[in-house]
Amino acid sequence: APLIRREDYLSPAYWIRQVDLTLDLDAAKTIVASKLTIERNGQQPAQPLRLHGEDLNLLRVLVDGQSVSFRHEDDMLVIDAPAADQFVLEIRNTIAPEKNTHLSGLYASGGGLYTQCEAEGFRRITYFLDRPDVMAVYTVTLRGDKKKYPVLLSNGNLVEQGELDGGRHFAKWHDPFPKPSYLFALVAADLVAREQWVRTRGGKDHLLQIFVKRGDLDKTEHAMNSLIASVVWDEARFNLPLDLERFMIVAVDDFNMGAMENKGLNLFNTKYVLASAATATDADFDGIESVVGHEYFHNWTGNRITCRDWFQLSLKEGLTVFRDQEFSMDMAGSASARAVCRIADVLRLRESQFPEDAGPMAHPVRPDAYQAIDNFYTSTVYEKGAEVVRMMHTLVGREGFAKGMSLYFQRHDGQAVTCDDFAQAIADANPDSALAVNLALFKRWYSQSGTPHLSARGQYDTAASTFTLELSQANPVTAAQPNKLPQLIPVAMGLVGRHSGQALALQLEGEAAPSGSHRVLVMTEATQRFVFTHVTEDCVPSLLRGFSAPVLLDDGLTDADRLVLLAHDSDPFTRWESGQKLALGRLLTALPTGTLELDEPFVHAMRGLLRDPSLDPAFKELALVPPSEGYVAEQTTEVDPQRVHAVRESMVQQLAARLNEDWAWAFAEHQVREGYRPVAEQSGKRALANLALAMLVRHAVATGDTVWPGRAYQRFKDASNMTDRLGALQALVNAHAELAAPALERFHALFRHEPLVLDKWFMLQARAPERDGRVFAQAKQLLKHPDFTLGNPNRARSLLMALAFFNPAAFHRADAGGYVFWAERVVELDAINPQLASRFARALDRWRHLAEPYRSAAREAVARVAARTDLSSDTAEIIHRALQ
Ligand code: HT7
Ligand code: ZN
Repeated sequence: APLIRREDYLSPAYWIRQVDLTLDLDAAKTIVASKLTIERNGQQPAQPLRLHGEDLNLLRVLVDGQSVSFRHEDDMLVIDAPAADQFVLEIRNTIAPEKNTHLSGLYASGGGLYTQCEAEGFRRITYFLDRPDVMAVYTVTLRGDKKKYPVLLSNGNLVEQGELDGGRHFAKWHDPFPKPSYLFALVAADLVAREQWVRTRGGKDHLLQIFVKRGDLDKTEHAMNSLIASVVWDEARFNLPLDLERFMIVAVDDFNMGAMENKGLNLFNTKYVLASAATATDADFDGIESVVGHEYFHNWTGNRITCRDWFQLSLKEGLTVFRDQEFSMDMAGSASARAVCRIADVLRLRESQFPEDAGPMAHPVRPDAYQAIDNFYTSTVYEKGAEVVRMMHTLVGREGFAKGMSLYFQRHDGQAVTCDDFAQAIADANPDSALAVNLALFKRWYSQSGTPHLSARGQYDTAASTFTLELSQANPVTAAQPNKLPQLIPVAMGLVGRHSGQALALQLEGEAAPSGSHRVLVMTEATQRFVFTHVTEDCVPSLLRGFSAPVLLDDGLTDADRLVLLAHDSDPFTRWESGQKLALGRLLTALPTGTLELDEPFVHAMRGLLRDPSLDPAFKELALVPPSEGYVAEQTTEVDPQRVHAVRESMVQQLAARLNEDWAWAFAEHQVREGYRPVAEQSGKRALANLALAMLVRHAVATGDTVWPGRAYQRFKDASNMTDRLGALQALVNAHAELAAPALERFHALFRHEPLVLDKWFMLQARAPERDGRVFAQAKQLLKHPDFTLGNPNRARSLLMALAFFNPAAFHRADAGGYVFWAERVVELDAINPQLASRFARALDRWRHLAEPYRSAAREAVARVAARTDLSSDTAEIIHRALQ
């Protein structure tokens, strides 16, 4: 497929103003009748009408009621349109939903029919100008068998429904908001709904509905609560009310991503709807809140204002991730619970986006070119895009950002716009801000790929009572971008007294008075120096507080400095980061020899953290888990995954042994005695208790003691919620305890009718720490398990992605077995579901980063896949970029 470039954007030659669709729904053959009111776009030269269409069977084309000549050219339907400026085009075609395994367009899942149109799925339903800047008002009539499909849904309002002959019925929907085709949706299925009315501030009542399969209704309470909270939050924080009479969520088993924000009819992966204490973990509950919020917030940031073209994807995704992150933080409540959310978001960014930005798929937040747009729903567009919005928020302040958002809606409501339009609105609403003053410079975050390296060196001058901070940035060469310019980097910071542990007052040279003990330095050049005066004590700089910019920081601090920050910094993020850096330093030092002996100061600091009564248990849990193998690998130039694994395992094992009594204390101290509630206050305790249990079982297995494994097994059996049950099971499996096998068997027997829980069962085994190749062998076995299928994306992810992305030591084997497995699965999956296959294919896109013998073996596997002539365009793009 050809490369599509951002610079080639042209507005469409025609506008489609109205769409009237009638679908005779049937899994084997659905008939689609489409009537489009079309207008010529006077800004483009006269030309034939070219419509997208994929896997369609065309029956008829009429223009203003007359047959017309048409032809197929490069996957497009080309029609010689009439001279009239406006005309009505009628198209009739058929599709086969039950054969649609791509899960894009109209497809069958669990007896129902569902659509997924973003990014280019509408063209798999009927011929259309399937691009986001073509916005139309839709009227949709759905007809189908009443028994099979008692529920018939589409966007907007239900305007008519009734019976038809032959046991069929119909429903007619009208959506008054003009929308791009990617936001179209329909559902025809046998579902039931949880319903709730909400009143918005203007006094209007709105109906919220969550549709699920019969039997799942009792698992929708948390999703409904999250939806109500989202409605309230968006109105309170951004003055954005619900604009629809009815807002529907529908859960579907087979879904390529998390959820989809179709106007008024959001479709969700069941994983982000269904939860009960018995089947879902605290993390699942949090995930539901975040995804329900995310999709709901898209109603304004994405739907009311959409993207002009797909290069602008981060306009809606980066902004909406920022909004869902803020929502989760506001919902978490306390400052420390907010910090825990922030740390989790940063971990996600660093573990997936930083590697992406350093590999062959590196692209700017606003990409310049793509072959398959589905490959650009990336952590760069989503997570780094959210960081770009967060930096704007930091630069203009909370109030200023809210003003910027109002201006954005005032200017662009109802339009399809660009990332530039968004940044301009935020800057124009805050004309004196550092953002407005440096807007062009700031926008390099949209145009340059790669993670900037920020280096900081500080010097205290006792005689002059000054602290001089020198900051410099380096912007690395990345795929397709050889030349880089400096970027604007907001550095939130403070100074912590080395002896007092106090936050020192901050007064920069030339300033008349200090301005508090926390501020944001705005870096606009390659190198800059900041001199703080009236500094009465030697101090340690606390830099990049709250992770104020998505950069790699070399802070030049010593262990002693880090211990000061770990003990005293008022910023929880930097405090956590100090602990992580202490651990990381030790892991990196141990890598060349492969042996690690933990020193007493480190163990003492970790014990201090664990026992500190002022710290939140959730924070402790995050601080006591050493950096992941993936993150450690990122800090090295030639990765030996087995070495990284051995060294990190040794650190965990030593922490388990040397803090044994402390873990036992922590386990006993953090039991939740009251009934299960998915709230931060309880989940923090459960997280720390589970970590403690895992450490206790590990140490016990290593020393031949059977008490803690026995207790873990008992807890696994008796647990009253999934977080505790899975925690205990994981403790046994990860320690390779003898009781792991019976526990796994029991878990399977208990939950064999719960697909989302079975996913956990597969995932847990695929992610277990590798030992003597057992985990990899088990993963291969699981592929043949009767409950395994590549047809369901959640199930495929639970085994394949878990192994290849989250278990480097099991996947990267000296005998290349993991790579052979990868190549076979990529090809197999590609024939079924290209979107999923291309995501899985990315597990080896950074083969160049590996040490030998992994590197050559991985390259060979990639080359073997590249040699196939039948790859989808999605997978071909990933594979060929990997080899470039
Ligand atoms: N905007 C949605 C993206 C999405 C998607 C993209 C490609 C293929 C399938 C998809 N399903 C959903 C989800 C979101 O960001 O909210
Ligand atoms: Zn989104």
